[in-house]
Amino acid sequence: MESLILKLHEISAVKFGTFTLKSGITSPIYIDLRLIVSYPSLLKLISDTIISTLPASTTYDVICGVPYTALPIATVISTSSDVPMLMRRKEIKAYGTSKAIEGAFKPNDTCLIVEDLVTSGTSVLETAAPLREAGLRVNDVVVLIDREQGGRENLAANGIQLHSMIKLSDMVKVLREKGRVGEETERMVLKFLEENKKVAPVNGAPAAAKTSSGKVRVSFGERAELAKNPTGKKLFEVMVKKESNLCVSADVNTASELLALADKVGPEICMLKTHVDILPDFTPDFGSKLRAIADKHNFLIFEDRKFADIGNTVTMQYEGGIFRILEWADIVNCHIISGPGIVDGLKLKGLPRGRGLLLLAEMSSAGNFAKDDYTAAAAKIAEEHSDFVIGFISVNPASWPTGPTNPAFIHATPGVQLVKGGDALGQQYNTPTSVIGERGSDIIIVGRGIIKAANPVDAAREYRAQGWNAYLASCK
Ligand code: S5P
Repeated sequence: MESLILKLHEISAVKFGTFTLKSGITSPIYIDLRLIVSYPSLLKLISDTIISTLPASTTYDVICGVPYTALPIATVISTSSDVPMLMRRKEIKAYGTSKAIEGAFKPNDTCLIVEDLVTSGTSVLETAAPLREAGLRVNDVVVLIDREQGGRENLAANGIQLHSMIKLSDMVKVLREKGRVGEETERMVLKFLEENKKVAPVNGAPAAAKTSSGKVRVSFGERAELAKNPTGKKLFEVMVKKESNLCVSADVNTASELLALADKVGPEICMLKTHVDILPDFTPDFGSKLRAIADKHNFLIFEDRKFADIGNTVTMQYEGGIFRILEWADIVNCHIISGPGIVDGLKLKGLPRGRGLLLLAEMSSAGNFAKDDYTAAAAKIAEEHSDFVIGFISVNPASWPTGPTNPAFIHATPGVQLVKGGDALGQQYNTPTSVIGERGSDIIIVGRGIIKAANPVDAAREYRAQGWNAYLASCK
């Protein structure tokens, strides 16, 4: 170990000075392991010894290096120990197979993650998420250097055990003993480590508890009592009963697929969101079939119709046509672009049936115009119609110019995946923890993160756990 540390210092993979890390903090020590590709014998030594830090009980079928620095380490481990490797794409292509994970594996195979350096654990979590989404089990990560700044705890909170070969404090002590750095430098680095034991993950993981406004939220149970609309009240009650703030967006190709999906993910969700106008096999009995599944699993049905017309027109669109949305959807939503008359129109039909309405106060897509005064107008209209409006489609309610909304209103947020990112058509994703924990929303709306996963039920469980844990953390 000592000779490895000295060798890393010799090739300047360890530097002392003033450096800004990915997490934004300033550090007196910087480790750059990208250099090791230029020293094949060192790369081999690292790859051979890193695996020996794993307890004998650790089992795995495949390994995956965190891109990019750990890729050569993983490759050498793979070839010398004859364990197959997977690769995670950092950028998912919009064409071809659009796979996030390259390589062959079976569902439920266990994948060991290999990483060069861990600070908060963010990069490991960014690799674990698509592996898990693809149906792999991720329990362990092996890392060359642990900066000892919260990574171990953040990873453990996500069910991943960290095994490190070298701790940063030990590294500095060895360099000091061997006369490579002075006492003052050693003292500075150890002091820095002591003062920065907990670096929050960049994408916000369990460490972030309260909403960014610093406020602890009112519990869903208490808010059920405040809701004026029966559907709004029921939604809060279902969330508490099922311990789920997950809404699956069932954007599948056919009505039969949708009904099958609803039955499968039903136990995990508080709400199912539909776009009935995309279903080529829609039949008039669709609504009653979906309602039966919703009753069986106790979730609400939200038709994401995004009404946008004048009041008179939307009454007809809501009630009539082929889809007869009013008959079967507990909740619909509307834009407020046409003014408050749209709410009056929908309320005319919906309120007598006990239905609820969500206002699109913000949108998740890049370059949208629903912000500032528009968002504030949505909040005002909601207050004026709190008997029918149950809440908002929002993206970052903690940042609203109006301040926190009435706790009777619920916030549901689309654009959620396990990793921050986006698609090729402007959708923007934030993580469940960020949406619930930092942005102060209540419900995560997840489409492709679940429906395109190798196993949608497992994926739904993962999102449900992350969403609910973030809620619990922000109640404390
Ligand atoms: O601003 C919005 C509002 C909505 S309701 N952005 C959205 O993405 N949605 C809907 O949420 C969108 O129509 C889609 O059905 C879902 C997001 O799907 P995903 O596959 O990107 O998770």
